Parts: sequence; structure tokens; C-alpha cells
Amino acid sequence: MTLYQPFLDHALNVMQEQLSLEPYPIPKGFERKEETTGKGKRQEIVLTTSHGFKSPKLRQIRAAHVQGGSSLQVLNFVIFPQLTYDLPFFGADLVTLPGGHLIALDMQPLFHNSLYQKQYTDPILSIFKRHQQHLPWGGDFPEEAKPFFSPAFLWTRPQETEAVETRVFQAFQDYLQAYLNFVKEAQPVTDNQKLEEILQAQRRYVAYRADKDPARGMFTRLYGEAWTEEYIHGFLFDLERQLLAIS
Ligand code: DBV
Repeated sequence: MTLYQPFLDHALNVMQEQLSLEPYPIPKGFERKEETTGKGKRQEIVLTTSHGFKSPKLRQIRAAHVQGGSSLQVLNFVIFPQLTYDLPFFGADLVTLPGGHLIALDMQPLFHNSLYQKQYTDPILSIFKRHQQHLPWGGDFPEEAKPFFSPAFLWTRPQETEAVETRVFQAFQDYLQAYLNFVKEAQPVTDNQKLEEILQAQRRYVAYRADKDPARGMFTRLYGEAWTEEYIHGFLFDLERQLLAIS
């Protein structure tokens, strides 16, 4: 059992119970990718698996799970709502590298105004504060990424793997349940101007994430540039492709 498998299993279980889940297509060749890296005793097989679902209110629920031994584990899990809802994105970037763990967990906002914050951040501030006591701010953080995070952004670099297995796992469960509660409550937006604002906010977010994907270097080294670019634009952050396909 690898570090983030229980996170993925938990997410699939609660989503299966609480959403009308359907599969989301994973482009051919990206469901599972394996490559051997390193030399001699340092050889490791790095396996990347992809998981995709959708539900009536959620356009794409997708995870990339990288398993490469004790010093390379990643679970990147993002939920992209349908463009007819003003729901935030659920974003989890759980990363273990030789230097340690790096955890980013948030409900990433479409808008930064007080009404939006009242609806989608205030209800989770108590969860954030409870976990932040044990998972302190992780420090240095790209300035340009700040517009994409909420005041409840949990960003931390735990020293101990045990903290990931316990505290981080609990925080992940709490954030995901709070998100599913938002989804249950969400009502479709009908105002045309609002719909246009949602579309533009989603495009900005996806463009930023695709452009700055911190995993680009890792994937390129492991699996090559062509595979990596297609994975990023064709699956991980596929909104523009989907918009083209329906236009
Ligand atoms: N990050 C992704 C995807 C990944 C992934 C799709 C499938 O968005 C993994 C894999 N994140 C990943 C890896 C690293 C990070 C780091 C492998 C380590 C990169 C390295 O050190 O080589 C939050 N993730 C990070 C960092 C941040 C985030 C801030 C540190 C990178 C740095 O310091 O530049 N998550 C990340 C982020 C957003 C988010 C910027 C923005 C909206 O949701």
C-alpha cells in the first residue's frame, strides 16, 4: 500500500455514495504509464495511473496518482464543476519527494468578492483552523498562484510521514466532505452575464494550471515531452479541448 492510495480510495468511496458518478473518459495511453528510472540499486519503477469521473454538477473529477517508491509519491486530485455552477474547484496536490512532503489542499475560488467568500470559504474556515494548528503554513509560495487560492488554503510541508497518514488524511476527508455538501446545495446559474463570468474564471484557472504545472518537469523526465504535453492538455487540464470539441 502506498502513501496516497487510502486518500484515493476514500475519495472514490464517498463520491460513489454521495454523487451519481459516471466514468469520465481517459484518453488512450494515459490510463496507466510505467517507466524504470535510475541506475543499479537506485532503480525504481514509476507508475502513473489516471482516474476520471463526472456527475450531473461536476464536469470532471480526476486524479493522477504517481507511485515511485518511498521517495516519489504524488496524488493530484482536482474537481472541475460544470460551467453552469459557481462552485469552487476542489484542489488537492499531495506530493512526496526525496526532500519531504508538500501538501496543498483548497477549495479554489472562481471569484474574490465578499459574497463568494461568505458562501464558499466562511463555512470551511473552522475546518481550516482546526487542521492548521497541526499543519502550519508551508512557507514560500509562488506569488502569481495566490489569486487561485482561498483564505482556507491549507499549505504545509510536514516532516513526518505519520503526519501525512493521520493529520493530512483527516484534513483531506474533511475538505472533501465539505465540498460534497456545497455540491449538494448548488443551484444552476441562469443569468447570462454570470455564466460568462464563470466561463472566463474557469478558463483562467485551467490556463494557469496547465501553463505552470509543477509536475511538468517530472513527467517530461519520466515519460518524455510529447506524452507529458498531451497528458496536461488532453486530460489533466482539458477544458479548452472540451470547449473546442463542442463548438
Ligand atoms: N501538481 C499538479 C499536477 C501534479 C502536480 C497536475 C500530476 O498541478 C504535482 C501531478 N506539485 C506536483 C509536483 C510538485 C508539486 C509542487 C510533482 C513538486 C515539483 C518539484 O518540486 O519538482 C500547489 N504544488 C507544488 C508546489 C505548489 C503546488 C505551490 C511547489 C512548487 C513551487 O514551489 O513552484 N497546486 C499547486 C499549485 C496550484 C495547485 C501551484 C495552483 C493553482 O492547485
